[in-house]
Amino acid sequence: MKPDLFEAPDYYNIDDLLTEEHKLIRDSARDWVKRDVSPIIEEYAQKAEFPKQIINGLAEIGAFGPYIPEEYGGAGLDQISYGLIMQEIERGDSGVRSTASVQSSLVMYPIWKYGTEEQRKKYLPKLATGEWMGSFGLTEPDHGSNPAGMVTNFKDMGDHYLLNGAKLWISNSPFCDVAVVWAKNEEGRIHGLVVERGMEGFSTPETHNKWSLRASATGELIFQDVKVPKENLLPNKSGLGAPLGCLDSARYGIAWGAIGAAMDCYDTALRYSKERIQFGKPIAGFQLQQKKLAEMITEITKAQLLALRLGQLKNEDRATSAQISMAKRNNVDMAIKIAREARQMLGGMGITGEYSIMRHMMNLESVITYEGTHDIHLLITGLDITGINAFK
Ligand code: TGC
Ligand code: FAD
Repeated sequence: MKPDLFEAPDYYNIDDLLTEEHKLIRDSARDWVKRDVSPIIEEYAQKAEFPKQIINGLAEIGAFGPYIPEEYGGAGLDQISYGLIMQEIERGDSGVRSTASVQSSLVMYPIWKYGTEEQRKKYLPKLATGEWMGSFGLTEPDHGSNPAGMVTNFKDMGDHYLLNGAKLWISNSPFCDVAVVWAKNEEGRIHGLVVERGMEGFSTPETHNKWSLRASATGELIFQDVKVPKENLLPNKSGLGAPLGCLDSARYGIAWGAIGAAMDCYDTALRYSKERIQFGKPIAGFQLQQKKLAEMITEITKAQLLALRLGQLKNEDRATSAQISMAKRNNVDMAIKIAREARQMLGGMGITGEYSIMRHMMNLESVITYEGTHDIHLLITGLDITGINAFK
């Protein structure tokens, strides 16, 4: 793969709206990605393997629990810092950002928000250092966009719960030490349970043959009469709103992450088009190529402003779920379109692993599907502005 010469576009001087701390955090994540992710990621994506050696680095840049309080091992940062870290990681690879999103927003967040003090102390510090890795089980083979229909269930056996069911499409599942699993009790109420590797009847087979997110490990969570200790139930929130609350946090991170992937594609296409000579001049000199580049930087700039404003609202605890849906949907769509255009600008070279664009493009097919599909987020906006539910 080509050396990582990335220079971040900032067409509207958005850096001026960041604090010195934000820039420091962002730059240290950027440096780490250049040093430890870019040189190896193409090889791992090609062989469809998660590069476990980067776990320590992810923990060091604060990617595991950026906004979790320091007393539990988190970095105690604000929401804009969290977003900037996700942006930088996804600039390297969406699959690596996935690992960080799941660990922070889908595993640490529910334990922090819905767990007991004992659960926080037991799990959060180890998750923050990456000593333990987590996964999040909501989706099932027959219930993706409609998680309320889940059939995974647990029964109260007196001194423990008995868990049965299966989750599909679970990021980090093949190597997770703990899984936050959403299941229904005997009354049909959804609860979160922390399931630990080694519990009898719990298995995590890997899903192979993905053309997308190849550097992220995806798999199943299978529960066959798993005895879960009662102290592993997250007691402080139940119902579908509990997992959806975690998704709000992860979707917010994705809205920033997608900007990273788009910036990398734009920067690569801009550099290439100034160097690549056809018909006696750089292809950047042709109007059709300039149109592509000009539209890319316009869309990136709009997405940057959307994410930053959403971050401010989140910092003030004022961001609504529907606002988060809009940003996730818009920014991922923006990134996937830029990846497709940028790939064309590189001609034949664009389909090779010499450049990151095709990998981003394929990764973004997962990003536009998980955490709520493109269409589901549109329907969330539709419901919010009309008050009419068009899901069912
Ligand atoms: P609905 O009746 O609308 O709501 C049920 C309850 O939940 C509340 N709620 C939310 N709470 C917090 N945050 C949100 N975003 C919320 N949305 C709804 C709601 O107020 C209600 O509360 P209550 O107290 O009244 O019971 O639920 P519904 O069954 O009609 O479904 C709505 C819908 C379709 C929007 C929702 O199910 C949905 O978002 N579906 C998409 C599923 C999804 O996003 N799955 C993601 C799985 S995890 C994943 O993909 C990880 S990828 C990770 C990676 O690798 O990065
Ligand atoms: P479906 O729900 O079957 O949707 C199929 C199509 O129908 C979509 O286009 C959808 O938009 C459309 N559709 C569905 N309902 C409606 C409607 N009411 N109106 C209009 N159109 C509709 N899940 C987890 O729980 N944890 C994870 O860690 C995780 N990681 C993932 C990693 C990867 C790589 C992938 C690909 C997925 C992951 N997921 C995870 C699952 C992901 O959240 C689901 O794939 C997603 O929510 C969509 O569900 P589905 O695939 O079952 O599609």
